[in-house]
Amino acid sequence: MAETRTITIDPITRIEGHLKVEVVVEAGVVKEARCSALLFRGFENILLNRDPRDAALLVQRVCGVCPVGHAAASALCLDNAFGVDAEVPHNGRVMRNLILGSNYLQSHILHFYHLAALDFVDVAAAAEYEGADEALCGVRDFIARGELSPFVPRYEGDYRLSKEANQAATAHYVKALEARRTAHELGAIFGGKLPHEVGIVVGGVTEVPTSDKIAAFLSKLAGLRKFIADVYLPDVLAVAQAYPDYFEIGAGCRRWLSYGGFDLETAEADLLKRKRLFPAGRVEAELSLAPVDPGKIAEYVRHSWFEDATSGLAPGAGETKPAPEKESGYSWIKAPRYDGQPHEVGPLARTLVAYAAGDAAVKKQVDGLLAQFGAQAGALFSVLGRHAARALETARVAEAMERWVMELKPGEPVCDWRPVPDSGSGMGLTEAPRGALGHWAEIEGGRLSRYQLVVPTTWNASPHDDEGIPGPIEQALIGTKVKDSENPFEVVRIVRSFDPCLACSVHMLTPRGREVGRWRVL
Ligand code: NFE
Ligand code: MG
Repeated sequence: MAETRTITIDPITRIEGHLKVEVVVEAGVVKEARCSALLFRGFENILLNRDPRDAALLVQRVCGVCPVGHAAASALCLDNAFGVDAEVPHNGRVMRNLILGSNYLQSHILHFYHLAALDFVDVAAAAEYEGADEALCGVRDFIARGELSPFVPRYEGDYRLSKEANQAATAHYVKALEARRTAHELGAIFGGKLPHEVGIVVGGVTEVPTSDKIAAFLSKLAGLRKFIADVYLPDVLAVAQAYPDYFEIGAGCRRWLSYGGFDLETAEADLLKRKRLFPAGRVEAELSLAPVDPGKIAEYVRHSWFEDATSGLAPGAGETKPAPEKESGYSWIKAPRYDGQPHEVGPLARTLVAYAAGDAAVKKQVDGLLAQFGAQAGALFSVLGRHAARALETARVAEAMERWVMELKPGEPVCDWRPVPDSGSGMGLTEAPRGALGHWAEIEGGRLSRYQLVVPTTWNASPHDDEGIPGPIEQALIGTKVKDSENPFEVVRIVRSFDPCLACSVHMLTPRGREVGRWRVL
């Protein structure tokens, strides 16, 4: 009989938050996979009985990586509940996009350089670097002394880049920190501050555009566009050239969902019909576009630590009732399903939906990428497909931001202020950097009586549902060949390609412990 081993990676490092992944490997191939989120915060319960106008600030505390997505979703949701959804002024809409866009640039650069690239880059190679010190931004001496933290511990082996490419990518790790600082400064111009901005409110934005702010924005953005074009995109392509087999690994559930994001108008109150930079839609592997009906979304909890009686509820009627002792549970993440099926969300989903919708800019980028690698569209359903989609999207968002900032109209309104309604309900659907993000709220007596979030990583890292169907990351792991169970780098590369964020997905606190490298092979 073939040897069966269970590999437990707990926690998976270089992602946001605390995720345990357990895979059962039989004859070197993953047969079963379970993703477990291990901490609970109950953020949805924290919002109850609050003034709805505070929600955009409170929900940002879910996460320091994608707070603006939460502010944006919350504002859209409460615009809807306050009846101002089609009235947000032009300047308010544009500034919301600029603040969110800045967070996208920050988040995508963070994901590649500081989280995922280290799966492919051998930082130790920088010790032999013979060029100018500045290029390594002062880290060479540390590396030469063997001080490799925070680049270790890691799984060893399978580093394929040339010495020069490893050295360049290590230097870019430091440059990327500077780029992220610039992206935060960019978002703070109209958001007041970052990571948790204070500009986005129900009805619009509080900041006022001036020619000084527009000029500052353009100048910082130009630097970031240069970094994206000259550093980020080439580095992703270099990784793709060295690891082409990762175009064939980690496909997942082959169903993708996007709510659409970055409003190009507000006159249309239905967010799924609104003209947006990213279109809304669903696709499967043959890439034909299907519509999104939010009435088909439900969250299941058979394998999550929530009361079984709350399983199958639509998010607008959702409940958050923890049941930590539940035997069938193995995660604090619920299992959202669309029409009973798991869906992957994120940059790849948005790219495939836009491609299927005939978006000319996306088609040009994607066809160019496929031609460069002599690949078919199916190659996108992979670890490298996710990294490439994220990088290409970063360039498109930055380019759009340059246009948008020039559309601001100094002196014109930024917000349509409305009183808090006594009662009402709302739904806010948008795209955070990691994918489809939905907030649902109910107001009674002028206070929040229900608040539910279904976030990108809730979709991607969801556990099995009530029918036993595994979540997207779990499905991406099943069928993977693991060459060395002592160094299961295929597993972590697949998980990281989704850019999971556990703080978001269970709306919980980052663990206080400092432990970063424990793993067990059973
Ligand atoms: Ni905490 Fe988040 C994004 C949201 S993810 S990073 O992007 O919403 O699940
Ligand atoms: Mg939730």
